[in-house]
Order: sequence, then structure tokens, then C-alpha cells
Amino acid sequence: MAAAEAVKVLGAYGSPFSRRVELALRLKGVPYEYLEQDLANKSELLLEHNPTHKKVPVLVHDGKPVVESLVILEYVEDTWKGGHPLLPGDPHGRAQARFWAKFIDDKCNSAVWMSCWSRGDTQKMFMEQSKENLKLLEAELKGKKFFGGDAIGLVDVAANFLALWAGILQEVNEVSVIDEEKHPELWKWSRDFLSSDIVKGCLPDREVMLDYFRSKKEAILLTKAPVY
Ligand SMILES: N[C@@H](CCC(=O)N[C@@H](CS)C(=O)NCC(=O)O)C(=O)O
Repeated sequence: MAAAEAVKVLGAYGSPFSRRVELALRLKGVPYEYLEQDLANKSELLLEHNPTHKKVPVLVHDGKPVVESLVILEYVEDTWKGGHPLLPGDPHGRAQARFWAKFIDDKCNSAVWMSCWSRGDTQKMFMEQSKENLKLLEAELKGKKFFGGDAIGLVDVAANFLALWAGILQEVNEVSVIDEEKHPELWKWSRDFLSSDIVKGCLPDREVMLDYFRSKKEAILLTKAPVY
């Protein structure tokens, strides 16, 4: 790859969003340089490349930034067409995959996060929302190994939070949102997803994340909003 085409990822160790981008690039076999960002003290590079949201991830390709993880996944798919496909070939399949990835972002991740990080009636409400939304994911997975079918696709990449982070947050907060009995499909999916070598290569260490969330528990409970 020519120097001008160098690919950089601005990310954060514990961010499921920047881990999505790394996973997509690794599935495609695209080499990249990873630049860890301190989110408490944002770099000029991050502010310059993502002035709107000031968040990771940012993918910089050919000197040009692309932001928002789901947008970046599509960019990766469009740019490196060969190799592992992230989206199906037919327009309907592609539309469906985009729908589920957005559903996971809008309806599942924040409900699961808030089910873990709230208490009392608020927690009850988010648990109810999680239950309804996870039920839909269960149905979508039925009869398939991955959301993408036999192989990991864009929806699986987008669901990385549910596979790793959700379990950690449940353990830290001693709540059960996703469990084997209620969500057998998701449970099996999560096991298969996490046992893929390529996925393992771009996830944070579970113990490190457990310690991190334990140490931040009181502070996160006070924020009462998704902060991941
Ligand atoms: N919708 C964004 C979310 C990105 C996001 O929330 N990133 C967090 C890290 S996990 C961040 O950069 N937070 C810094 C901040 O909010 O100041 C995406 O999908 O890329």
C-alpha cells in the first residue's frame, strides 16, 4: 500500500466503537496504524479530524477522515471490496444488515447499558426495553451461526458490545440482562463470535475492563446516561 494510502485508526482501548473499525479492517486484511487517544485530554489530531463529535473512532485513509463507526464500516466495505465481505451482495440483504446494525445501536446497546447502570424504576424500564429488543435479535439469529450467516458480517461487528462489554457490565452491577436461558441464540452467537481468532485479536482484555468498570462504578452510576 502506498504511503498516501496509509490507513490510521484513532481509537480508545475500551471503546466498542473503535474496536468495530479494527475488526472490520482485520477481516478485510487491511493493514493500519492504531493511534490510541486519551479521551480525557483530546489530541489536536482527534479534534481536527472529528470536530463535530470529538469522538473516536476516526478512520484516516489517504489523509481523509471518516467518522462514526457504522459509516466507517460501510466505507471499509466500499473501499476494500475484495476479501471478506461485510455486507451481502443483494440490495435487500444489504438493507436488512444496515437496519439491524442501526437497531443494535439505537435500541439494544443503550438499553442494555442503562439496564446495568441504573437502579429502581428506571432500571425496570430499561430491563423491559432490553427484553423486547433482545427478543427481536434472538429471532433474527434463529437458524444462523452469525447475523451475517455462516461468516461474521457487518451486523456481527456492530454487535460486539453485546458479546463482550454487556457481560462485563452485568458482572460489575450484578444484574442479568442477557442470559443463556432467555437468549439461547444470542448466547451461542456470543460464544462463537468471541472464539474467532480475528475477533479475539481486537478486543480489550476482559479482566482489564472488569477492573476499569469496577473502579468507575460509583461515578458511572451518578451520570445516569450512556457514556461508553
Ligand atoms: N456513534 C459513535 C459513538 C462513538 C463514541 O461514543 N465514542 C466514545 C468512546 S467509546 C468517545 O469518543 N467519547 C468521547 C467523548 O464523548 O467525549 C460511533 O458509532 O462512532
